[in-house]
Amino acid sequence: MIRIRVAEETVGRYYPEQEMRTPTHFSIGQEAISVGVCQALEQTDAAFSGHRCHAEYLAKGGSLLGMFAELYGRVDGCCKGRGGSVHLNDPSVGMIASSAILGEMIAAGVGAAWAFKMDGSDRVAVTFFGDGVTEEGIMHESLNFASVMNVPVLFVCANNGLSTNTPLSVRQPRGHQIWKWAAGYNIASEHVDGSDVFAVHKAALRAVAHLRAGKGPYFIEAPYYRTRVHVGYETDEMKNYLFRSKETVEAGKALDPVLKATRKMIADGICTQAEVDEWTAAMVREVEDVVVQAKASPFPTVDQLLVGAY
Ligand SMILES: Cc1ncc(C[n+]2csc(CCOP(=O)(O)OP(=O)(O)O)c2C)c(N)n1
Repeated sequence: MIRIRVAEETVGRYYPEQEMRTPTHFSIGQEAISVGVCQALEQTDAAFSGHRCHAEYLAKGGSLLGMFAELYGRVDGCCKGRGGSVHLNDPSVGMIASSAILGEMIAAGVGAAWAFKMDGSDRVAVTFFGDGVTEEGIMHESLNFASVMNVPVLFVCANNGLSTNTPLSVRQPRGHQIWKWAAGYNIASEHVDGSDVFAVHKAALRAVAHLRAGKGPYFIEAPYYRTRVHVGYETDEMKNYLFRSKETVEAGKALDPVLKATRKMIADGICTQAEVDEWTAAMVREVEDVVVQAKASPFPTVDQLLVGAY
């Protein structure tokens, strides 16, 4: 989680240089969901994500250079510099694909899980998405199909209560609960605190055991607080955005999953603050080094423009 946080904060520090010519959707605040779930997976399991994919890509073990070089549009990027921040993937560690076309990767996750089932493999697929996507037709088709075909897919809804800047309260029926509605498709479903990595991890372990036992799909809804603006490294304050009340912002900041996890570990005697500081400093050095490597990587040449583009 610290590595993901440091990586994104570093993106935020370098972004104003205007050398990363890609929109970026920050995962800050969401790390516990990505890490809690990916830590319950094997490398051979398949993960899919959407536009807000930095945390899932890194949590699944995606290469840091692959991410930074991609953001800089260079050939060492995971999409050879032609995908940008919303197309992070590293199939060597099971991070199969991410796409900003909302909902697309939900169907892809179901398809992968269906293939695993047909192959008689015990691999599972997980697909990460936001609350906004649950309003799309493809979500319902995917839940229905996954349930009918009993495929080993884990749906993870990282619910920040916002679709861009529009709150759930004006988008979904009053009292509507996403996880309960997923249960209506006869899918095992649960709701877990998305700012608590330990709780998310336990839920993910339950989910993966369920999937590997051939019991069909699983759905986790995990609420969290989106710390940054919808797209970009800035905070609401930096952009003078007033769509969230001061109280909401303050309450949200208190949910910081990295702080919550490290405070708990220190209180439980698992590590010390000095160790946390040491890990953080080591990760800052690692990421700074990767930025240098990414900037030194060449841009793709024009004759390569259409290679791998479909
Ligand atoms: C099919 C499609 N429709 C609309 C958009 C534009 N769009 C990009 S992100 C976004 C909001 C998504 O909200 P949510 O799913 O809750 O994810 P979050 O950004 O909150 O993580 C929208 C409407 C898109 N990329 N794709």
